[in-house]
Amino acid sequence: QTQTVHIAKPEKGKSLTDFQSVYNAIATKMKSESDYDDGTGYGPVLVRLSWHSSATYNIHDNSGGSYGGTFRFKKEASDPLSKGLENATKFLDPIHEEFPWISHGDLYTICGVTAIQELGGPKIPWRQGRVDTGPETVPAQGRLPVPEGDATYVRKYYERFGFDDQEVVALLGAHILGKTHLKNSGYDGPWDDDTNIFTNEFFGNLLERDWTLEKNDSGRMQYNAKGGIMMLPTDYALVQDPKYLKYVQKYAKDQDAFFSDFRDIYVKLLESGIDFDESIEPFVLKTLKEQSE
Ligand code: HIF
Repeated sequence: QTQTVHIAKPEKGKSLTDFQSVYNAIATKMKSESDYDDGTGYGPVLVRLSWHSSATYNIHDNSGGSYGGTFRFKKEASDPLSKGLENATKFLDPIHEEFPWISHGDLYTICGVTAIQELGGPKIPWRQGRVDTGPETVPAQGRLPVPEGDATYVRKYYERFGFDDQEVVALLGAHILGKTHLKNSGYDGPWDDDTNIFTNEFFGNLLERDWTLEKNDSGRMQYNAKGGIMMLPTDYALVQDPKYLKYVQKYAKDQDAFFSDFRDIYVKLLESGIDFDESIEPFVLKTLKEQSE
């Protein structure tokens, strides 16, 4: 089987300061457009974009992943499972105009790092060097997960990335951010009362709320709890499987453990399939708040 090779090449002549400027432009625009999606703001949809642009990865031939920035092509972005992400790419268009030197892969990953950090999540060390590749490198559709799956499906799905049970549970904690939309996915509602604060509450909600499996207005089955919050079947799978449940319990009790494990798996997701030379050091970008202190 042929292996795709993705060697990171840093943006020429750019340093930490330049990437901090990109971060700041995204963070500032997030703040000034905080009305988006009934006051949720753009943070969650930017995180979802960073995930979907990495979610095409296949460890068996090293194809897909965030390297080539191929989400910019219609062939990839038009996947029905990515509906709603046009809001994220449109948000980023003027940022790319302001910083035309940044590759799409770097932009589509640094935006997720920016959003997680600005919404109170862990600091995510991020490395530059993704290089735009052509339309011929867009993987065929069918690599995104469906929300209907059970634990067996989720475990099998993330084998394609080489992620183990602990990593999958930590990663899924990002579903504390944002919401599902009938018009996009056919699911309905947020995962928490707060849609734009990154905490370990996803796990607390899974364990503590009374969940009922119900049919929504699109005819899809989802888990609902009082107060209008929801879980997808793939989220609820984490409490149905004893091997997953163990980590759900751990992260519900220990936000520091969640933050640290989430950081590691999110970096792994964003860097899947990319060879970074030792000379490319991880940047720890500062939040707007840290810079104003
Ligand atoms: Fe999501 N995800 N995700 N997801 N996702 C949705 C929304 C968000 C899955 C399905 C959905 C991850 C894994 C999986 C975010 C981030 C991450 C929606 C709703 C669906 C259906 C879209 C809409 O209707 O607008 C499935 C099946 C996954 C694998 C099991 C990641 C771990 C949690 C990798 C991840 O980081 C974010 C953020 C959103 C909210 C977007 C918004 O617009 O508010």
